[in-house]
Amino acid sequence: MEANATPRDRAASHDLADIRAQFPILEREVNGRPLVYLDSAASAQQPQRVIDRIERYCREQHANVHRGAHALSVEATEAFEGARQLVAGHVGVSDPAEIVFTRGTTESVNLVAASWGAANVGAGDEIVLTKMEHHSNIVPWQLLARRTGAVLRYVDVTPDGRLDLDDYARLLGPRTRLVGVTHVSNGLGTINPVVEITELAHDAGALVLVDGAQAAPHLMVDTHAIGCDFYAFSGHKMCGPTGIGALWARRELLEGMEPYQGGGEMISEVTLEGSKWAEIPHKFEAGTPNIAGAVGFGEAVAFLSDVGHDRLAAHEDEIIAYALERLSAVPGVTLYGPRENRTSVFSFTLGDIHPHDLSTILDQGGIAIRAGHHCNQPLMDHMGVSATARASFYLYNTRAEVDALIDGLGMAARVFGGVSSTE
Ligand code: C6P
Repeated sequence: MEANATPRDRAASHDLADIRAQFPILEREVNGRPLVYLDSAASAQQPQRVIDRIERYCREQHANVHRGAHALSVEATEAFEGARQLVAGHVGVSDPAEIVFTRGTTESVNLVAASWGAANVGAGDEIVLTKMEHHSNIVPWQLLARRTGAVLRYVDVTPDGRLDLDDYARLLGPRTRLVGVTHVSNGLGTINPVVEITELAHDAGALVLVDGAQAAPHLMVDTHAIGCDFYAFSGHKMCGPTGIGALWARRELLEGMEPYQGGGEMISEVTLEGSKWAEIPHKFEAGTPNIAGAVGFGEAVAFLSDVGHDRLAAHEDEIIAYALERLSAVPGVTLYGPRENRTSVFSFTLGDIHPHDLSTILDQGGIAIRAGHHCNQPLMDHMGVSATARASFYLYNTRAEVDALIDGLGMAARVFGGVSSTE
C-alpha cells in the first residue's frame, strides 16, 4: 500500500485481502512465482465456501433428485431446488420455474435455437445477431438456419468496439424473428445497451435472447428490467463450478415451447404411444441433472450476493480505471474495446509479438492470461487480427496484479528485442 494511502484506501485494501483469503487457489505458485490469475472471463476461481458446499453435498446429501421418497433424495431435491431459487434471485427473477438448469450458456442458446427456433423460424425468416457474438450465440443459429432456410444478419461493430445501433435499426424488419445479443462482449468488454436493443426488437415484433455469460458475473442483472425474452449464463464464470448454467425465459414462453431433449425427469406420463411433459422447468431438464454443480452454483451466487453488488462494482471500477491507465501507457500496446461502459476484460496486442508467445512468457512469471480468438472469430476478422492477448479481472484481483501484468509485458518486449507498434 502506498505511503499516502487514505483511510478509505486502507479499508478497501483490507476488504480485498479478506476476499482473496477466501480463494485458496490464489495462494499457490505457478512456475515458482505467486499466481496472478487474469483469466476469469474464461473461468473464474471458486471460493472455499463453494468448494465446501459441493463437498458437503457429495459427502452427506447425495442422492438422485425428484425421484425417491427417502430422506436423502428429499434433501438432495431441496438443495437442488434451493439452488434454483438462489440463481433466479441473482437475475431478478421471482419465479424459480422460469430458470432451466443447463450445462452453461452454450447449452442454453442451443436449447432456444432447437426448441423455440424449430417452431417459430421458417424459410426466409431472419435472425439478427451481432459481429461481437461468442461462437455459442452464432453457431446454434447457423445450424437452425441450415435446417430451416432462415437468414442470419449481423450488426456491425464500430471502430471503438460498440454495436452500430443505426446498422441494427436498419437490419430489423418484418421478417426478423429473434435478436441474439451479448450483454457484455468477451472479446472487447463492451457493455451493450440491451434495454434499447430489446425495445427496438420488440417494436419490430421479434424476441430477444441476451447472452449474459460475461454480464451475470459483473453487473446487477434484472431480466425483467431489460425486458428481454431469454437470458443465458454460466456458473463457472461467476465463482461456481463448470458444467452448470441457466436459461431464464418468461413462463408463458417456456410453457409454449417443445422439450429440447427427451428422457427421464422431463415427462409426466409415458405410454408406448406417446408422452406428456412435466411442468416447467423440468420439461427441459431430461435425465439426471448436475446436482452437485447446481448446488455449487447456488452457493456461488449466494457468495456474490454476500459480497454485495456495490462492493463488486466499486472494485471493478477501480480495476478498470487503473488497468486502462497502465495498459495504455505501454509502448506498442494496441487495446481493443471501448474506454467507457465496459467491464474488466482487456484484449490487446503488443507490437507484432504473437499473443500466444506473450501468454507463454507471462506464464513463466506465474501470470495467467488468455490468448487466441476467444471464440470470437468473426469479431477478430472484423478487427483485422487473428488473435489477441486478453487479461480479465474479477473481484479478487489487485492493482499489484495489474502492475505484474505491465512488468510482464515489459519483459516480453525485451525478450523479443523491442516492439514495433502495429498502430
Ligand atoms: N467464453 C471466454 O474465455 P460456456 O462455455 O457455455 O460456459 O460459455 C460460452 C460463452 C458464451 N458467451 C460468452 C459471451 C462467453 O464469453 C462464453 C464463454 C469464454 O471468453 C470461453 S470461450
